[in-house]
Amino acid sequence: GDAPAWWTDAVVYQIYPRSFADSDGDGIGDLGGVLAHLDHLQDLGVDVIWLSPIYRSPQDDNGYDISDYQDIDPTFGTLEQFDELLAAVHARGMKLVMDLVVNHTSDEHPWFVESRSSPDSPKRDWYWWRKPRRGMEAGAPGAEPTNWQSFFSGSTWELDEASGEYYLHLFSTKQPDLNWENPQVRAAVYAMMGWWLDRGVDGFRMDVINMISKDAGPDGHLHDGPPVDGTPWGDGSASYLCGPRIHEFLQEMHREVFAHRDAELITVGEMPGVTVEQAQLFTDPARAEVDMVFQFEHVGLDHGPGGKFDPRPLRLTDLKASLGRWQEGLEEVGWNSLYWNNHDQPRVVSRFGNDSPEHRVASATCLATLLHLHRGTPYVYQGEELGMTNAPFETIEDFRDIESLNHYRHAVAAGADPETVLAGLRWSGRDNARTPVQWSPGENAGFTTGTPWIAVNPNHEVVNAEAARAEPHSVFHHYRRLVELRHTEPVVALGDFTMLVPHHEQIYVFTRRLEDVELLVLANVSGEQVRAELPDGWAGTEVLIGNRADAVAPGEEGLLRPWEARVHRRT
Ligand code: TEU
Repeated sequence: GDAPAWWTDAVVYQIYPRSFADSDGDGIGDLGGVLAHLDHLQDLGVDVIWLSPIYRSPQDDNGYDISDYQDIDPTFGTLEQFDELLAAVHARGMKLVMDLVVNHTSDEHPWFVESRSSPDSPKRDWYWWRKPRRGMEAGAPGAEPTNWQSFFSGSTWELDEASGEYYLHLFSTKQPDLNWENPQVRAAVYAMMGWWLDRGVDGFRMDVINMISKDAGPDGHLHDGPPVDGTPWGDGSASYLCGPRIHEFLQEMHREVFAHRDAELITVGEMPGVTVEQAQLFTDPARAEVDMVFQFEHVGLDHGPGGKFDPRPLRLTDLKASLGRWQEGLEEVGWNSLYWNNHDQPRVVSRFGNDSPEHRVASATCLATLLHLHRGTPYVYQGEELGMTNAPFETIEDFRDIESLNHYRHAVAAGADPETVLAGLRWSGRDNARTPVQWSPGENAGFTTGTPWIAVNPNHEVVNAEAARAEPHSVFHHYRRLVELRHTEPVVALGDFTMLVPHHEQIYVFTRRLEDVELLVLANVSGEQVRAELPDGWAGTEVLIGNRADAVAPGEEGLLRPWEARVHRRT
């Protein structure tokens, strides 16, 4: 067959610019801050940098609400600075991927301003405008065109008083959904993407791209969804997740934007709710849609019946069953992306590991070893390589994220106990991932000379890049070795995957094989010592990488220490 794609042995590093590094003292990270820390990324060895949105934006959802796709927000810098950054990244042999947020724009985008100006506007149809529910008065309770609940609480419909019509927003009221049914919308998006590729960017991470096709039937009618317990709203996801034209739109995008370019590009579609069967279609190279998708199954396993703010403990057997199924499902065609963290998820060491002083380093490196030894392209989220933890938020004033603030307001108004709601936010609120990167033990962790927009985690005195780089057994150096291993051992990138002992609740074991090279990955995902005999034929084999400096010769005792992870190799 064809040679494997370049990104099969690549590692991607995600930067959330607002929280990465501040170069001008305004307390908000910026492009100058990214430029100043490229050495750190080069030392880590990553191949690609994905930048969360830096476009002009009112920052209602920290840049995921864009008012100009072809300019840089002054908070982050200028287009000239962006070009400088792109050149610097390329000069170091790395690539730069942009966030593409085209399910919605900001309500301050000129397209929406024009669309809203009148029902007769030529851009009216660029968004989803609908009259009140039949027989109801605009603005009356329940008059929204459908019962859908927004991801950020409340209705997905906002009334425009002037016209008496509602517009659709799956996310905040300041993020109106674009109408992809309209070919002019699609052409405008493709032209914008081409403009960035011509500028030299190396691809896109596509925000909620499986939501762009809504199931609107021939008459344009949108349907109610099943009720969501404890709210007046319904779940509309059946009408907008992987809707009827999603494959057509992505194939068209590929044709119009990517097919005629021969540069080495990468596309990853963020797809909440995507199934492995759908992902086979999205990532089959023969269909020419996207290179890989971000799926959400494994980051939903610790959500209770009440959703993401209703935590329940993770069962390791569930995690293995889920990730194992994705490995199997995308083995013949397609490709996996691999991630524990991003700017929307709580920190993995606090979530699936143990962030106490005793176990933090071991559990962070254990989880990293597992993820990076799966087949797929790993994504490292800023600070993950330092073992950064969730934040000690106390009151609601400590939070900044619109999702958390809206959830608190709605839940408390509906009668929930404020302390219980806060406990949920502390557990899985997105701000856990958005506290400033901890560069040093000094003031504000070296993030800014000003006042940070969100509090720095006080544990920066211990958890920081300066300390991690100086300590050979740190989380940082372990990530560095994992990245290097993917570059040097072809079996890590391309070997097949076999899960062993799927029913064990503490150990995670699998093999990888490529021709005559075989790896055994063995990890104790718990804080207790466990018995773990090496499978037949593995005693005395070479240990490629391990996370415990104090590990005895492999297999000698048949024991794994708390959070111990090892990779054996044989030929
Ligand atoms: O997130 C999509 C998404 O569905 C969730 O992960 C989201 O973060 C939320 O927590 C659902 O409960 C993407 C971006 O990654 C996110 O930052 C944006 O807020 C969102 O889209 C809207 O653009």
